[in-house]
Amino acid sequence: MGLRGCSIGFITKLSWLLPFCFLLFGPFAAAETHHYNFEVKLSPFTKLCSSKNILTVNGQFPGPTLEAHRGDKITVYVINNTKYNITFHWHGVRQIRNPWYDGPEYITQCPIQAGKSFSYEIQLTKEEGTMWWHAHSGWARATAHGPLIVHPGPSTSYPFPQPYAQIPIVIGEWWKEDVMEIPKNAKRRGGEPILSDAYTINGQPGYLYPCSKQETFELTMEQGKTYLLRIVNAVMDEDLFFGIAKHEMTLVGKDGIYTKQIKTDYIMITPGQSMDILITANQSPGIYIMATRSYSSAFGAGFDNSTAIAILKYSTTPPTPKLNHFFPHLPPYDRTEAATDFTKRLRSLTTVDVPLNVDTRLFFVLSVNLMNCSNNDKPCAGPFGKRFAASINNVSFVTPSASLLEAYYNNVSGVFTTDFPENPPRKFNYTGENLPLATSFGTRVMVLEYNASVEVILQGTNVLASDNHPVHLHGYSFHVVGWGLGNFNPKTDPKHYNLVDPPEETTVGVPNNGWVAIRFKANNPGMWLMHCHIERHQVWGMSMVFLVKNGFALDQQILHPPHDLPSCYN
Ligand SMILES: *[C@@H]1O[C@H](CO)[C@@H](O)[C@H](O)[C@H]1NC(C)=O
Ligand SMILES: *[C@@H]1O[C@H](CO)[C@@H](O)[C@H](O)[C@H]1NC(C)=O
Ligand SMILES: *[C@@H]1O[C@H](CO)[C@@H](O)[C@H](O)[C@H]1NC(C)=O
Ligand SMILES: *[C@@H]1O[C@H](CO)[C@@H](O)[C@H](O)[C@H]1NC(C)=O
Ligand SMILES: *[C@@H]1O[C@H](CO)[C@@H](O)[C@H](O)[C@H]1NC(C)=O
Ligand SMILES: *[C@@H]1O[C@H](CO)[C@@H](O)[C@H](O)[C@H]1NC(C)=O
Ligand SMILES: *[C@@H]1O[C@H](CO)[C@@H](O)[C@H](O)[C@H]1NC(C)=O
Ligand SMILES: CC(=O)N[C@H]1CO[C@H](CO)[C@@H](O)[C@@H]1O
Ligand SMILES: [Cu+2]
Repeated sequence: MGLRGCSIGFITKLSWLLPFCFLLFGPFAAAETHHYNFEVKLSPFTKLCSSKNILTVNGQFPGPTLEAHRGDKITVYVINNTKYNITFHWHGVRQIRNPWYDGPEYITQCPIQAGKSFSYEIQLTKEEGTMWWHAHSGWARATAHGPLIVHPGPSTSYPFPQPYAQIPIVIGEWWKEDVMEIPKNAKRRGGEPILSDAYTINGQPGYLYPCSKQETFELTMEQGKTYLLRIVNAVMDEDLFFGIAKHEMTLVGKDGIYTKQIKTDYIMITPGQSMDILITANQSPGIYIMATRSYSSAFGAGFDNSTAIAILKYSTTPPTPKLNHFFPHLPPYDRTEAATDFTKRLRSLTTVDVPLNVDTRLFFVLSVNLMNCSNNDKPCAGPFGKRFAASINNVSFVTPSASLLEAYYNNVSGVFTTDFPENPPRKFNYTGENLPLATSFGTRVMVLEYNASVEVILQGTNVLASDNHPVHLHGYSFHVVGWGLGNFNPKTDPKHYNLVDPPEETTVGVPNNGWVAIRFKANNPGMWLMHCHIERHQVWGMSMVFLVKNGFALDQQILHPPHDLPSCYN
C-alpha cells in the first residue's frame, strides 16, 4: 500500500519525514495498513476429558487478535480449508459506505465456499477500544472468533493513564458435541439447540471443570500496576455476570467507544458486547479468581449454569493451596435487578451528537414464538409438540439464498420486499399474560432515506417467554437514550430520555419484559442487519434488515463491490 512508507514506526524513527507525509497524504498520512491471514481449518483440541476437532482460524481457539490504531486499515485474507461455508464479521466496525465487507451471510455477501478465498478490508474510522471479529455463517462463530483491538491514533492517548499491560479476556463456550451439527438438529425439529458443557476464558474452562486442572488461564500481576482487561462475550446464547475477587473494576469503554468511568464489583455483559476494564494490583500477594457464569432471565428456558474461572496471581505469591484462593461474589443467575443496576450506569465519555429532531419513528417488538408443526417436520421438538420461531414486529426473518446487498445493487427483483412494518401489526399488552404465539415469515427490509434521523423503540415481549435480548445493529453505533421495564409509554417515557450523555453502543441488552430507545443518523448507506445476538433467537428469525439509501453526493454512496466477492454459484 502507498501509505505504508508513512507508518507510525517509520515516522518515529525518521520524524523529519512527517511533514512530507502530511503533504502527500493529508492528515491521515500516519494511518497504517495491517495484513492478516485467516486459514479456516479443523483443528484438534482436548477439553473436559475428551478430544475432538473444531473449526478454527489458524488452528487457534480463541482466534488471533487483530490490532490497529485509530483510523488504520486492516486487511484479512481468508482461505477456507473446510467443507463448511464461512464469512466473517468485524463486530463494532461501521464499514462506512462499504457494506460489502460487513460479513453476514446472504445479507451482504454469499459465503466463502470450501476451498475458496476472499480478502476483507476493514477501514477503521472513529472506533477505538475493544471490539471483536467472528464468523457470521451458521454456528461457526462458536469457535471462530477473536478480539479486534484499536489503540489510540499516533497523536492521541487513552482517556486514562497508560495501563502497564493489556490483556484480552475472550469468554467462549465448549461443547462435547460437534457445534456445527447443532443448528441442523435444532432446525429440523424446531427445538432448543443443545446447551454448552462449559464456558471458557481465553479457551480454558478453568479448574472447576473435570480434566481442566492444568489448563486454567493465568495472569501474573506486578504489585501496584494497573491492567487493562479487554473483555469480549463471544458465547452463543447467554448473558454473563463477570467479577474478580477483591479487585474493584473500572469500566472505561464498551463496544469500541470510551465511557465515563464506572467503578463496580461485577459486570453484566451480553453476547456481542465488549468492555474495557481497568484493575489495579493493590491487594496483598495471593491468588485471586476471576469468574463468569450466566445471567439467565428467560423463564423456563434451560441454560448452561456452570462457572468458568481464570487466575490472577501476584508475582510475589508464595506457593498457595487452592483452598486459599479468593473467589468473587457474583449475582444469582436470574437477578434482573443486578443486570439493570449495572447497565443503567453506562454513559458516553464525551457529550455526543445525539439526534435531537427525530423524523423516522419505529416501534419494534421482539418475540419468541411457537408454531404449529407442519406435516413435513413432525414430530416437533419444541414445547407442546410445536416448533420455535422468533420475530420482530411479527415478521420472522427468512434468510434468502442470494445476497440482499448484491440483489439491491444489481436491481435483481424477487429476493426481498421493502415492506418491513414500522409498527407491530397489532397492539397488545406486550408484557402481559397469555399472548398470541404465532408469527408470519418473510424477507422484508425497511428502507431508510439517507441522513434520516431515526428512533427505534425496541420492546421486549412476554410472548411465550420473555428474555433479555441483546440487539446488535451492523454499520452503525447508536445512542441509548432511554430504557425501562414493562410497556413503553410514548407520552411519559420520552420525558426521561438522556439526550446529553447517553451511552453509545453497537449491541444493547433490551431488558427482560422491558424496552430501550435508540437513536442514530442513517448516514451510512448499505444493507445493514439488526438482530438478536442470542444465537438461537437469531436462528429462529429475530432479525431484520435496514436498507439505507445513497445520498446525493458521491461520498454518500455505496462503494463498488470488490472483484473477488464470493459467488453463490460455483
Ligand atoms: C445446573 O443445572 C443442572 C442440570 O439442569 C442441575 O442438575 C443443577 O442442579 C444446576 N446447578 C445449579 C448450581 O443450579
Ligand atoms: C394450531 O394447532 C391447534 C391445535 O391443533 C389449532 O387449534 C390451531 O388452529 C392451529 N393454529 C394454526 C395457526 O394453524
Ligand atoms: C439499477 O437501477 C438504478 C435506477 O434505475 C440505476 O441507476 C442503476 O444503474 C441500476 N444498476 C444496475 C447494476 O443495473
Ligand atoms: C400488562 O400485563 C401485566 C401482567 O399481567 C400487568 O401487570 C399490566 O398492568 C398490564 N398492562 C396494561 C397496560 O394493561
Ligand atoms: C402474527 O402473524 C400470524 C400469521 O400471520 C398471525 O396468526 C398472528 O395473529 C399475528 N400476531 C400478531 C400479534 O399480530
Ligand atoms: C444531514 O442532517 C444534518 C442535520 O442533522 C444536516 O446538518 C446535514 O446537512 C444533512 N446532510 C445531508 C447530506 O442531508
Ligand atoms: C454453501 O453456499 C452455497 C452458495 O450459497 C450453497 O449453495 C450451499 O448450499 C451452501 N452449503 C451449505 C453446506 O450450507
Ligand atoms: C474438508 C474439505 O473439504 N477441505 C477442502 C477445502 O479446500 C481445500 C482447497 O483449499 C481442499 O483441498 C480440501 O479438501
Ligand atoms: Cu434474543
